[in-house]
Amino acid sequence: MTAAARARRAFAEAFGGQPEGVWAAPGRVNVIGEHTDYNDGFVLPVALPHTTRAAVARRSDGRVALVSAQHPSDRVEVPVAELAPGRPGGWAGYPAGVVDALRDRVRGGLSVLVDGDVPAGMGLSSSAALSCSVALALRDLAAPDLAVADLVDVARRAENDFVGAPTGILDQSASLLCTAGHALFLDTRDRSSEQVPLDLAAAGLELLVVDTGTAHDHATGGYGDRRRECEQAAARLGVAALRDVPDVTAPAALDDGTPEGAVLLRRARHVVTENARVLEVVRILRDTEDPAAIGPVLTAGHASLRDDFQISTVELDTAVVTALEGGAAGARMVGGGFGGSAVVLVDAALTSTVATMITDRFAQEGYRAPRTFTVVPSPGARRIA
Ligand code: GAF
Repeated sequence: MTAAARARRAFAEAFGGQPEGVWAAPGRVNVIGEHTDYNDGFVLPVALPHTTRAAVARRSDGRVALVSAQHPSDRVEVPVAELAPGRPGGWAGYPAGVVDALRDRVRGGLSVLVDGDVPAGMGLSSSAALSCSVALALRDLAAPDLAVADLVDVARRAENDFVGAPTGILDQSASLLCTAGHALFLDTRDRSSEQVPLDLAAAGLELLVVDTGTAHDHATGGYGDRRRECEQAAARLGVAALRDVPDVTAPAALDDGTPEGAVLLRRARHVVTENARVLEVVRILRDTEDPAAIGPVLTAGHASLRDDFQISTVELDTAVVTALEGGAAGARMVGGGFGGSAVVLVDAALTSTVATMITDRFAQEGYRAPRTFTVVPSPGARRIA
């Protein structure tokens, strides 16, 4: 049975009727450009083959009913008029936040069944897959005047204002705007973008994802701290955003001899060098026939996230070091950090050796067994039934 047929059947079981359609939105893996999006910088994600599917139908009783195949005992039903930040919470906050952001268009209410296979809490953007699948459904059913690019902000508002996670636009843009066979080079300041061809198979390469099984949560803790530190660093440097720092020596001005100044220097240095790494990777992909040449730039990105941004974990560092020992071209942690996944760029002939080495090393160290799988740049959000 197809994913669309499964979603239709689950919708019928949950609500006793047929959905008006089924929409799918992918997770993402970011090739490079981490923690640059809320600093007005550059990102370069690819969409995953893993998606969230939303089977959706409009209602007339003014209620939003939300059911998830992944949380079968947690059915949520709320009047549209009573939606408010944090109510409902948990997984349902993402689709509810989208309905809230478009509440003028869906006063009659909505039934939504979601079913997904993007690993949750693993830095692969399962939350954007969830919110973007529902946002695209709502656009098609009730807000045809909106462009797909407008949905980036609808989904971001759901996450920032309703769920309370202070993220940028990387994940929503990736889920909505990526295309198969390409990485999305996006300037998060002016939203200009370019689809950069990324045919790894033709170069004999693969992207291996290592899901460490250590979950993160962007609505609490370190992610918001990093965002505040970046804002402070920009203010002290007298720029609107760290994107505007002219070169990698400029953040040195933040080091005023205090521990706080030293921290802000590290944070700013990461963002400035990471923006340069995105431009470098795009240049390599545009100008050469050798995508393996981006490997060392990815590995440098990991070192910067580990040492300057200080958001890696022992599991992520172990995955990266082991992948490189196994002959990978490059490796780095992905996403918001404090857990989650790493991505490895590796010669296809070495992929299974590298995956086994990482699994064995995790067992030796007593870490939770990782999940490893290869991904190809896949299509963005679309209607599938
Ligand atoms: C998370 C956030 F949701 C993104 O906006 C981005 O900041 C990313 O972490 C780090 O690059 O996925």
